[in-house]
Amino acid sequence: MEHVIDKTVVEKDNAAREGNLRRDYDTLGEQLERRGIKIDAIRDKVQNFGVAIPSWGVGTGGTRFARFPGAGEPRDIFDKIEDCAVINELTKATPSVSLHIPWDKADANRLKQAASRFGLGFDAMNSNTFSDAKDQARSYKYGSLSHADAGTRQQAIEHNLECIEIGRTLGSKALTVWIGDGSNFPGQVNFASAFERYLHSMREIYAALPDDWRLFSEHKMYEPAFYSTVVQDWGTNYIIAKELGPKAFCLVDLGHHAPNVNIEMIVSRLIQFKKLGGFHFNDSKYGDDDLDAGSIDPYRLFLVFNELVDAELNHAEGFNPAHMLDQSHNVTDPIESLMLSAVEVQRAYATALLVDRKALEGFQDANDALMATQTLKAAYRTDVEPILAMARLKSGGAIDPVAAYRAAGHRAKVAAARPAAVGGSGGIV
Ligand SMILES: [Mn+2]
Repeated sequence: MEHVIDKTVVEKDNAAREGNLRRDYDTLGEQLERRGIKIDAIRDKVQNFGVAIPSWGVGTGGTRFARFPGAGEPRDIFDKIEDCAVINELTKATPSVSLHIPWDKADANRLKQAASRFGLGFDAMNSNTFSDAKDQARSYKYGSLSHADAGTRQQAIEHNLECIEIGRTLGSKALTVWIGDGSNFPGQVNFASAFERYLHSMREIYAALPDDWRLFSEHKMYEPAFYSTVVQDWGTNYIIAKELGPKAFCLVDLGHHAPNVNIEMIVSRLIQFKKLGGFHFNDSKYGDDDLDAGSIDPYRLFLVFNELVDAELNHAEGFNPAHMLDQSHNVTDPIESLMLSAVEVQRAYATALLVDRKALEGFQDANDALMATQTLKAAYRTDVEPILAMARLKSGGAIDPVAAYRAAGHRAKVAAARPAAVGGSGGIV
């Protein structure tokens, strides 16, 4: 397997940190032992936990106001795959890439080869009917899968079928559909008719799914449509998954909810009714901000994982959520942000594994609200960094991914090889 980052740089950086890490790991191991937790078991689970990188995340994002390109931005999907390889080499937490069509369109066999050189696989395929591709016959300005015009809907359906075909060659097992369809003015569309047209289109896409594939529908409350959105919330999303059939599931993007919505509760409901498909992890303060996972509200991320771990430990039927990051990096090096975000997702998982669930159940049954919430806090307050770092070290990654990345001078190297991008695609989905 090929490496982008010089192994000797990583080994040198690890060597300087390993002694302290082992001491910290042993100390934490003793503390957890007193709580009846085996630290190695948690580390093993973290080692096996992966989160996919979206191909569009490795480029610098932007806002509706401007985009400020960074140095050495990927010029095409092959550069993007190389950047994804860097993230996985150093974190060992991101074994797969999620492609976006048409942005990443290229010969499927070449794509497969490029990824397998670095030992990467492909996660869910993402279709795009929220912007017009070059030379496209009909515009999506007024919608796609729910468009009033049958020809435009058919074009959008065929685009999704093409995504499935490309994904089959790549070894992907899921299609994620997010549409920008909606309205900006009251009265602009008939809610029921638009949703009926959407369902009709989605049934055709669902019918083309291979047997071992899943279809994820992603809801979003607003933007780009600002008055109404066809797939606006988890309730509508659940109806879609239920209407389509057993291979259809709901995808939860953490930024796509109304402010203050209890997302962990939505997650619980979707698990209970076997319709949780997966996640787009990111963080937000005001809206769909696409900030780095865990950067604003790490406790919420922990509470989401508290539900996921509960389902995992209870062997909830049909529970197999896909994990992916979906962020836009406007002021940081995207590779650094994505590495730290993948680690944040692992951190939420590891801390959720530390919850004393037997004690929690006892407090819940005894109506001891204070001790119940303290049980969650006790797990959340535990600094699991030594577990995460040890998992990386054991998998051949970097104890400190950002330090190793900077020591290797990767960004400066690719900046010399990749001329500055002109324009480029957006990063906000
Ligand atoms: Mn998303």
